[in-house]
Order: sequence, then C-alpha cells, then structure tokens
Amino acid sequence: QHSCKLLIVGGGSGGCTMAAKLSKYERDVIILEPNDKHYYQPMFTLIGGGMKTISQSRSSTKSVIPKNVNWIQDKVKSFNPQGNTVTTSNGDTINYDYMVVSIGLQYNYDQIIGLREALEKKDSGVCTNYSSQYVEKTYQVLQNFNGGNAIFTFPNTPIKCAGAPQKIMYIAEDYLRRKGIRNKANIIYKTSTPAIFGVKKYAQKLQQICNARNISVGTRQNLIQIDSTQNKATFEFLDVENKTESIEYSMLHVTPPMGPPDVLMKSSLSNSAGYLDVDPYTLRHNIYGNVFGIGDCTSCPTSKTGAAVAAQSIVVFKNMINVMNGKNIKEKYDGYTSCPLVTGYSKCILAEFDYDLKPLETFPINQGNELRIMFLMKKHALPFIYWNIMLKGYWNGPKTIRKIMHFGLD
Ligand code: FAD
Ligand code: UQ1
Repeated sequence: QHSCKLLIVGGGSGGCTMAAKLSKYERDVIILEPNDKHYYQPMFTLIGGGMKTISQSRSSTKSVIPKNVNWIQDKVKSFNPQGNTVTTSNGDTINYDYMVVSIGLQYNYDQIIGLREALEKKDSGVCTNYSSQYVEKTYQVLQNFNGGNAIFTFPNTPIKCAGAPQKIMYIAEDYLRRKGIRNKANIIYKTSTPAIFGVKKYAQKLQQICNARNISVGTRQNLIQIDSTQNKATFEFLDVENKTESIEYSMLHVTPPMGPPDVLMKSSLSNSAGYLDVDPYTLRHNIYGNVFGIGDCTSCPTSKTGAAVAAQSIVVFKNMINVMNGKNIKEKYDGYTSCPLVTGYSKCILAEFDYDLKPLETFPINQGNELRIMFLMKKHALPFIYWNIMLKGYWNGPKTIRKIMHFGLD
C-alpha cells in the first residue's frame, strides 16, 4: 500500500550510505530496515579484545537515516521484481520504480551442531565476535582463560571480513603474553580455506607471524560440532573423506557459517548460489534493469567488507542516476576491498586489494608490515569516517587519497 520512486531494502552500511547519496537527488525514497539500532560492525573485533565497548559501536537507526527519507521499520518477506513490488512481514506491499538491495548476510548458526547452546551458556568458553548479541562475551572468555587450547575457526562458507576470524586470535595471543600466561596456552587456527589469507602478499606475512608467535594453523578443517558439556569441538577434514577430529578447548572463538538471507535465496533476484545476481562491475541486476545491489548480499566475487561497500557506493550511485535519466551506464567497480588485519593491541597490517587479488595500497609505504599508524587509523579514524562521512554520503573509499599519495610514484 506504499509506493515510491526508489526503494532501499536493508539499512546497514550499504543501505544507509545509498540513502544518504540518493536522497540528495531524489525526494521520494523509502528505506526498509527492521532494527532500530545500527552497529558499526568492524568495531566488534576491538570490542572482543576489550579495546572498545558495545555502546561505542552503536547508534539509533533513526540517526543514520537522512531526514527526508521515509524509514519503514519492517522487513521484506518476498520480492516480486516482475511486478516491481515487495511484500513485508507486516503485510504491506511496496511498489517501486527503482530498487537497491542491501540486506547483507545471514548467520546460519544451526549448521554447527551445539553452537547456539554453547554461545548461550555463560561459562562455556565459546564465543563469537560476529554478533552484537555475543561480542561482549569474547572479552569475558579471554579474561577468564587460564590455560589450555584456544581455538579460532573459519567456516566453510563466504563470510564478512575474511580477516576477522584471525584478528581476534592475534589480539588474544597478545593479551595472554601481556598477562604473562602465554606459555599456558596452545593457540590454534582452524580454517576451511586452503591458506591463511586469499592474497599472497599478506598471506606470507601472516603465516610468518603465526610461526614466530607459535600459533598453529590447520587449513581445510571445518568446525561441525560443539559438545559444550565436555568442551569438545569436532572438525571435518575437507580434503580427506570421512575424517574428523575432536579437540578439547578452553576457549573457542567461532565464526558462524554465513549465506545469503533466505528471502533473497528463494526469490528470482538471486543466482544459483543465492546471492543477488548483479554485474560485478556495474552492480546492476543481470535480469531486472531497475534493480541494483550493494554490499555483502551481492554476487560480486570480492571479500565482503565495509570498505568494499564504500567503493561500490559511488558506482551504484552514478549508474542509478544515469539509468533514472535514461542514459547509458559507464561507471565500473574494480573489486576494491580492504581488511585491517589487527595483529595485537598496537599493530595492524592494512590489506587492500582488487578483483584480481592484487594489492592496491593507499599509502606509499609497505602496508604488508605490522604498523602502529594503521592500528591507530583502525581504532580512531575509521569509526569517525564511517559515522560522519560515509553514512552522510561523502566517502567513496580511499581511491582519491591513493591517487594523491602515489602521484609521481607509480
Ligand atoms: P549490513 O551492514 O550487515 O546490513 C544489512 C542490513 O539489512 C541489516 O541492517 C539488516 O537488518 C537488514 N536486513 C536483513 N534482512 C532484511 C530484510 N529481509 N528486509 C529488510 N532489511 C533486512 N568491514 C570492513 O571494511 N573492515 C573491517 O575491519 C571489518 N570488520 C568486521 C568485523 C566483524 C566482526 C564483522 C561482523 C564485520 C566486519 N566488517 C568489516 C564487514 C562489514 O561490517 C560489512 O561488510 C558491511 O556491514 C556490509 O554492509 P551491508 O550493507 O552489505 O550489510
Ligand atoms: C574503508 O574505507 C572503510 O570504510 C569506512 C572501512 O570500513 C570500516 C575500512 O575498514 C577500511 C580499511 C577502509 C579503507 C580506508 C582507508 C583510509 C585505507
């Protein structure tokens, strides 16, 4: 029973950024977002390490949606792109001329037996930085740790910020070292991926760090079950048929399996894997020309981050304005993404790369090294940029800074 020129579905990083940009040009905008709280999720890593509090990562949804955009606090129940409508959980129908889909990823906790129960249990030693609901538990588990196996997992699915499962491990390692009990801990990284990171330059450095800091890395191993009565975690070996291993843990930081939201997967907007089927360069839907996508829910083969959302936002914006004006679209996204790999309480490797997995670094110094300045940027500058520049529609990623920094150098 609503109608608008432009509908934005999802009011996370991508949706709010697009609302800010598009509402400067178009007055008839509706944004659909069910939650009344907005989180700056990249801060969760620091919250897990006790460096920030949950309230520092949170704001009201009302405060991050432009005043002239109509926020409907509800969620999409079904997409009907043939008829240019969506239906919502409350039973409304919303008709649109153009739509941006930015509904992020869904956590599939149930794909690991016993995970929910273990997370809910107060003294289980099982935690995850990935959810606002559980992130504060991570630091409690870390503070209570007094020896044994500390295991950090990466699931067998694409995830948000592929570096985050190991950032908290380096922070934990540093924490225990500073506390003087590092020798009581076995720190173990168990990842479903074939290497510690997807980009060779950073993977080599991270593997060196693991070797130097006595962290053991097991690749192609996937957490499938947690027995929180006996503190045992079971892993399957992805390259060996029928092989599993159970290990006792004192601390277990889990990255839950993730996937596209069910509502997207069952719609005709998705590709065979369930992601929003967009052209990876123009970000326009491959079938429905009046639909665009941004962020984690799209089929773009890039590492899913807020940094990628920033770089995508200017492409979606320019291409949508052209489509709305009946012009050809020409703006292209290069796959830029970035991952600030925090390696402890004072250092960070700032990985930046494109679709070809080639480093695309902003600053004219080797960002593959652990640097204090990058840690300070992660802790102080990026949250400021997010709330005050990106969500206001003025941050398109660091491309301009990179060009200035590299002027005459490349
Ligand atoms: P989100 O911001 O997740 O927003 C999706 C929105 O859609 C949500 O608000 C949700 O409520 C809404 N929604 C869902 N279903 C529906 C529906 N049916 N109808 C309507 N609305 C719906 N990125 C970085 O760049 N750097 C980092 O260091 C970094 N670290 C991270 C660490 C952690 C622990 C986590 C969890 C993430 C991290 N990220 C990082 C990733 C970053 O937060 C995401 O990539 C980014 O938020 C993606 O934006 P999005 O708009 O696609 O999805
Ligand atoms: C970035 O632009 C961004 O969006 C605000 C992030 O999200 C939190 C990031 O983590 C990073 C690293 C970038 C890239 C920014 C610079 C200055 C290199």
